[in-house]
Amino acid sequence: MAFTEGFLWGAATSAFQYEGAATEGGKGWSTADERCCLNASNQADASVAVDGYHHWEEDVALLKELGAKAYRFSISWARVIPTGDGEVNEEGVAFYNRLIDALVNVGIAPVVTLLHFDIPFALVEKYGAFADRRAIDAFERYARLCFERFGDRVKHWITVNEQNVMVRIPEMLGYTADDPDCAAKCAQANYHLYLASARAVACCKQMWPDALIGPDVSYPTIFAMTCSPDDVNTAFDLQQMMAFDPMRSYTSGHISLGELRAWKAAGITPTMLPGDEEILAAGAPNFMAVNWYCSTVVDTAAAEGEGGVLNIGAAFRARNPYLDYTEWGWSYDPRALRIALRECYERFHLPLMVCENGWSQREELGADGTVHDAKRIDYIREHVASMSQAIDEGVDLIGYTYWSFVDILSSSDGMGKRYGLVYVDREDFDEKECARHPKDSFWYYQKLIASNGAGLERVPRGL
Ligand code: BGP
Repeated sequence: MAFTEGFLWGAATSAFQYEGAATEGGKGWSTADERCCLNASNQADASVAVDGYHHWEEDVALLKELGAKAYRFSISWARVIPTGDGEVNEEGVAFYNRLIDALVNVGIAPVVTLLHFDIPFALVEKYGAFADRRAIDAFERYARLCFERFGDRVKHWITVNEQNVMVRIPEMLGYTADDPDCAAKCAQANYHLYLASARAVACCKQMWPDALIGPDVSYPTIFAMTCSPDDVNTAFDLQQMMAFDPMRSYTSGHISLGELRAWKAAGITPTMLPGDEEILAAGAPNFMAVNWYCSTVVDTAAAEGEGGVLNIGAAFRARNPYLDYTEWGWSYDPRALRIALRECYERFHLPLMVCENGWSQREELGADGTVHDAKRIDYIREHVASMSQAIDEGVDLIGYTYWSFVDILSSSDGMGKRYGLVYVDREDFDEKECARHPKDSFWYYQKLIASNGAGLERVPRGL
């Protein structure tokens, strides 16, 4: 097997999906809290989530038992600076210091995300958050605070999680789709987030030259349903738009041509100032995180709307007849991860980390106090085999943090959609005690980590 000795095997969570304590410990409100409230009649909100704020010591003990080498989590900006740009909340800083110390003490590397869908809501109220350039300064100040307070122990930083998803969901940025300026605000926020990420990277490189820092891009692999030129060209365009255009904007010192073209086509002209390209160039990342779950197929014939215009949502909903799917329409396609890693590495030549990859299903705690999640074990085994092959083929892959460590609040489907290696005993509308119960996949992954990826029980078909 291809994995090096220092390979960062681990698992991941994010603050709003894990911590709860949404108004406890001096924490300010965030766009994620607000967005969860909008959906609170259908599913659990972020007020308790899976109560990580009160269970973190137990969770670190479980990570240790797992043998994890890394734990990816996010800092809640509004927990350390409740208004986004005002006073520092020392209680919030102390919470993360305790968590980081506990991890480092048991030999687990913290992989820390600065922004995972949870912008301080006070910045939305003050000036519309990232549609305004002042949010860049606020983010840089927050990032600098994190580097100052935690940078002696944190050597892997992610600036922004899935900006490419955030800018397509207005509520994540603090806007609403019925605002006539929504599209313009999202585009401007997108542009400013590139600058904010770059400023954080430049700051970290100057303070901690030994650290790795970069963005995390959501990267679905997109195939054409048929070899018709419509399907092939649309799949190509969507793949660029979803993954490679954002990656180019982060890494090349200028906004990608694809993103500029998309804004032009929508009649939107974000304000760009002289000197911005220097900021982007000075803030080029020295590694990149990718969140990769599945492949998608594009079927243009099935997705043509009125007047022959492509409905992108419908195009993505096409099903690949060769694959299994989750209840929520996410495919099971481990071999496509090898393709994704090759595509990404050969374009950008940056060390890569798979920071999210996981299988979701509805689950209940069995009478024997556990969950027999055989499909998740298959998913992990076959994706790890695919990563192994990519490494053998030359990809510089430095880590894998399975999504998610414990069950968390799914960002779209609450507690009904579970990803964890550890079952959390709560339901959408019954918080119970949030007790932790390792699933079969936890013990499987423990063996896999202990053997540094060599303990795969069988090599999947076709590899
Ligand atoms: C990514 C997010 C995660 C997580 C995951 C699964 O986009 O970074 O926060 O939620 O997707 O998505 P969902 O919870 O909607 O199934």
